[in-house]
Amino acid sequence: MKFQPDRRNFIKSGFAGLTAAALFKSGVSLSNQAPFRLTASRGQFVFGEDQENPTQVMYYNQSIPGPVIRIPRGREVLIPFHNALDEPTSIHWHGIRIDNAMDGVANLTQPPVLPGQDFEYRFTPPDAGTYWYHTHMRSWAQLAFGLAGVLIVEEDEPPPVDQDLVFAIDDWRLDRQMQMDTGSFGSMHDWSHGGRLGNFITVNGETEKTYDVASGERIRLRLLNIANARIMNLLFSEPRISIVAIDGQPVEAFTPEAGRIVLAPGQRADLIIDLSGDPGSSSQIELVVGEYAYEIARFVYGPKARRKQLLDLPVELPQNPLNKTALPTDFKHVPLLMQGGAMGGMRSATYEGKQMDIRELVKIGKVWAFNGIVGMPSDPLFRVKRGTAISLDVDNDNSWPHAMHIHGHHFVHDRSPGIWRDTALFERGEKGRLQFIADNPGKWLIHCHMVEHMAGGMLTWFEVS
Ligand SMILES: [Cu+2]
Repeated sequence: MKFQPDRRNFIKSGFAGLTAAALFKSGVSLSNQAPFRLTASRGQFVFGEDQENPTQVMYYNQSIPGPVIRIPRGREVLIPFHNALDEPTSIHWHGIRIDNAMDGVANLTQPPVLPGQDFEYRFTPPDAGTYWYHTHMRSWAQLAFGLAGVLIVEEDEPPPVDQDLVFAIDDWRLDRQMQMDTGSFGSMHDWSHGGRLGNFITVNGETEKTYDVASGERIRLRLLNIANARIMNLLFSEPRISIVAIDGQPVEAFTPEAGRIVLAPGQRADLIIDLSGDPGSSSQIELVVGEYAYEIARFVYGPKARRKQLLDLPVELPQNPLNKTALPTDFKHVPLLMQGGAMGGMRSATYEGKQMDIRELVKIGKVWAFNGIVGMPSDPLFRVKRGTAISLDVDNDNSWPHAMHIHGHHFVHDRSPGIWRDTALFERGEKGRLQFIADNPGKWLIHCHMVEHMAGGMLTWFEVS
């Protein structure tokens, strides 16, 4: 496969490749009590068709992305983890309202898992839905290298569908030899702008992913953005789409306007699609980048229809315990000013207790701040009693979008009442309130999920006693 170092061509040539011999599996079910083991290691993966240039990656169970893990709601699961990497790591179970000790944030909720060592993850997911797991150490490198996978918590009674499909979208920056562009790790340009944006898009580790479908089928499609920093602007040509869950949590079903769905890094959406195309036809899912649209996947209709008429059943998912939470009207307000980055106007900030000017901060790669503090503060942003209603009053006072992620809790963004999320996109200059009940004891991270921004200082924490 030939590559041009120009981003647009790069993405196109990626799509020109045939589907990879992907190791992506349809899912490992943990419905019995048997533990499912995860191992992180370095290895090789063939993107596209270029068998001669396998890419050096880091992966879980030698799969890009890691295996889809399906677990039952409300039952304890045991996932023993082995670190076969040559560097420390940890696993975060993104979006799960989990026991703090299992949240997988190295140096906050657990010590890093050292090379050759093991850690036993054991937790009981309270809510069904689409989640994911990923490294929470040196994410700007380890996530870029491939350490991410999909975690599905099954409903007690899932809605009937003909197919339950996963669609984990990732963004890689590869060089001409199909190797990870490691020279740009730590690039201050990336860190101070939009983060590490790639030149090669995959769905479940494949380029030009195709799904075999039949006319009249109802499918569930679980969309995940597992990229380091790219906001995925998706365009579906299928007309009969309902969004039924966001960030794992059921929502009142709605149809996306003009087939457009935007997912910030870390965000998910569950769709129910009634496939209304003719037998033998196809429809596509495109990624919109600026004024261009690139096909990233396609539904290919078989010659026979599954049914003549589309199903006329409602598409709502069963409610999670979280959906029954009523937010009060009285909150403890916590301001969160997001500052820094290129063209951000931040002149100085505090780092490790020292006031530093922006030139010094740039030199050490710390260019993003919450409330004037760069990097992980020794004191929490707030410390509250369990059950306190929090309103995080976010002011994105810089020139870049950010994907705010709160660990261990879901929140309601005041812009979209009734929708519980764990990651919220703030456009440049946008203000908004993230409201939730701090009801999960422990120390929890708040950070931008554009992981270069987190590495550049955009993180803090809170404590629930
Ligand atoms: Cu950010």
